[in-house]
Amino acid sequence: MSLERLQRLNRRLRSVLSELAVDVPEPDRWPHPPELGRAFLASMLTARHLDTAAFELRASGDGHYTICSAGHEANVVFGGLTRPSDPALLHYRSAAVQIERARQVPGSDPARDILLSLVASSEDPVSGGRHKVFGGKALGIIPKTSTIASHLPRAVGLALMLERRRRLGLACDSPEDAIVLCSLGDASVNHSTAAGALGALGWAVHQRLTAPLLVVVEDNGLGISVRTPSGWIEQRLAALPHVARFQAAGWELAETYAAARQAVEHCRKTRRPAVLHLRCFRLLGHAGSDADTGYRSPAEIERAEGHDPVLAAALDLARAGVLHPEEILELDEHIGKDVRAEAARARLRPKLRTAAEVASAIALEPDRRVEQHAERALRHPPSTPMTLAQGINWALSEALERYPEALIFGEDVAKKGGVYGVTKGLLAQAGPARVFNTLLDEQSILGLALGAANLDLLPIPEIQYLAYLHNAEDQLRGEAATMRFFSRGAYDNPMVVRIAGLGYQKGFGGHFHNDNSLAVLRDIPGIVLLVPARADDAVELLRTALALARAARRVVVIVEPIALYHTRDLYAEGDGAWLAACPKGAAPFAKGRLYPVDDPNLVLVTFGNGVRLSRRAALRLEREHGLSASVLDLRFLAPLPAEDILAQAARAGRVLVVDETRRSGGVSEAILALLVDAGSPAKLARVTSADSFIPLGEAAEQVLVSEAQILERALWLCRQ
Ligand SMILES: Cc1ncc(C[n+]2csc(CCOP(=O)(O)OP(=O)(O)O)c2C)c(N)n1
Ligand SMILES: [Mg+2]
Repeated sequence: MSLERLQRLNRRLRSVLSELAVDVPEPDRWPHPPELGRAFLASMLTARHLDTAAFELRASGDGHYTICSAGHEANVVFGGLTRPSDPALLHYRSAAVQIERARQVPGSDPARDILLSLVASSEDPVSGGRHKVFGGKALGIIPKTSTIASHLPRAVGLALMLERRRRLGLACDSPEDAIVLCSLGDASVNHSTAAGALGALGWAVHQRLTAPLLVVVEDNGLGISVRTPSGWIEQRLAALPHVARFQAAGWELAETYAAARQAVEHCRKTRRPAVLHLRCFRLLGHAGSDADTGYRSPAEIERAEGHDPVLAAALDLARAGVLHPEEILELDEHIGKDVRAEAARARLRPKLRTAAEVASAIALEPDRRVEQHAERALRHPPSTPMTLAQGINWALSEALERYPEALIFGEDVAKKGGVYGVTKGLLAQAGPARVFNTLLDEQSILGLALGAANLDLLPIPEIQYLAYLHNAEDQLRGEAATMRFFSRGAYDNPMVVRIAGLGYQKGFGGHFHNDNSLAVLRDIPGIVLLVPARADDAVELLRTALALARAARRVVVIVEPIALYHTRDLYAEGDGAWLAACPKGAAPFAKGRLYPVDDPNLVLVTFGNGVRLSRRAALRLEREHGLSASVLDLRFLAPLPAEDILAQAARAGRVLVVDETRRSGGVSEAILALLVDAGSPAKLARVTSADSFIPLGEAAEQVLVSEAQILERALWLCRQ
């Protein structure tokens, strides 16, 4: 049905133009440079023919994506008005923008690239056949996911960080008048992600921070079948006091160009944000499978077709004397033929064939570059042993010294030094351009990190508590982690996210401050998850994390056990045995730390708070029961130190997993599965926390794994 509609629109364009007689040109219909008009029309026609090709490829079983640009093609003007040095995050109806921008990049072939993407060919230069995305490093178009509005926090982050490298005196490719371009649909404006990002933008601009961001709202009045209430977008955008407003009718190319030029100039000159409300009509269903006749009347569809921007632009340019109708017909025919020929070629191009090929952009392996990076000269370590918090603080201070592009930010991290004092003194060390408080919004904190990372800064954002990651999780899962995947590693967003978390806090309780579930982080492909237990672990792991971010361009998450931040003792009060000296090196990739014993009866495999509990239990096993237990601190929870686990299991013959996360979905499941998969003959058991949230007060002990449970289960295992 959509294909027929597209064909009908093209027939109409051709018949109207073939009957058009231009006696006296009307230059007012295109008061802009004629070559621009010609270029824009060619890009719009290309976008339209690509829509047709998308449906034809779908019909032949070769294509996999039919969300079209039809009706939105006036957005072409942004491709001409912005440059590849203006980072762009585009709505999925932006073929014309990509095509037009590609004119600025010699050698690019946007139609071919888009077609390769439609057939999911491994030769698609953007995603390598992993998704249909607009993008391209040379074009300055950062691919975005299908999650509507999820690109806005990154866009705001980019705008806020665009000038930071220059401000820090670092080499900066970005011209001084660069801006960020971001577009989205009208229904997407209502998403809380968009609302949050626009709120953060206002918060920053209110404080006179520069944020040259142009947000284009392509308002076709529909979100699939749901109507946007009349006047709502105007009202909604008017409620953004810090953002200049522009608007245009998207079926009038000359008007759209004029408004867009003003908006772009506003952002370039004032370094402040603008929003452009681009009204338009969706000419087809939402996507191939959506029959819009079920919710749109024939009259409404006819009205939409009466606002076809391609036909309107062709008529205006012809009437203005920029192009003869005959020339437009030739252009259309020529472009149509080229696109069809290119589509026929694209059908035959190779696809991703193996799981390894699919995952190659996110595969995690030991990387010599990382090791070399982490090994580089380190500054003189402190002489006294440190707590975990002191260790992290020291490692962060070292990072600020070593990486001039490193930024530390989050709620309360600056003057206060974080809720637990972990970032104390860092503001004084590096200044407010590098260590700063953000607004209270985890989504914006991660968005800022994403934008900073795209600008080759090294963001080290802090999330105040693990429980408060969850409302912002998509920025890690959907944005940060997928970036390499959807761009074949061409785009990435290296960062080290620090999150205070896990249970056992004495005197400060409740689930939200003692969140002990890591499942949500462990299952994100390509993310590295680290948990330090002592100061020396923290220093080594942070060095490795930063090297992974810098040299292997990875997203690394470090969950810091709050309950161990200030712990000094291990076995007895005053023994100071949990303090640790500053180590020299970095943590080897996916390797645990072994607390060995000679001839172990069993190995306790654990991490975080479990390390301390296990070491205490091990001492009692030895003293009270004559059993020797080694303790393996995993340190890497994604990927798991598989070799170490298997080696220690083989050595001891018995494995007790001590897992402070929950019984269901917890880390223990993965460790036991790993041992079973590998055919380990070792006897296996686990102790975990309960399938519960953590309550306030002493009742917390009822659901958290305890030393007594470890002891009991270890004795049971040793009897097997
Ligand atoms: C977070 C999220 N929820 C739901 C969807 C499914 N979805 C895809 S597009 C869309 C409608 C978007 O409408 P609008 O923003 O107006 O853009 P348009 O398609 O009209 O251009 C929906 C609900 C999604 N992609 N992301
Ligand atoms: Mg819409």
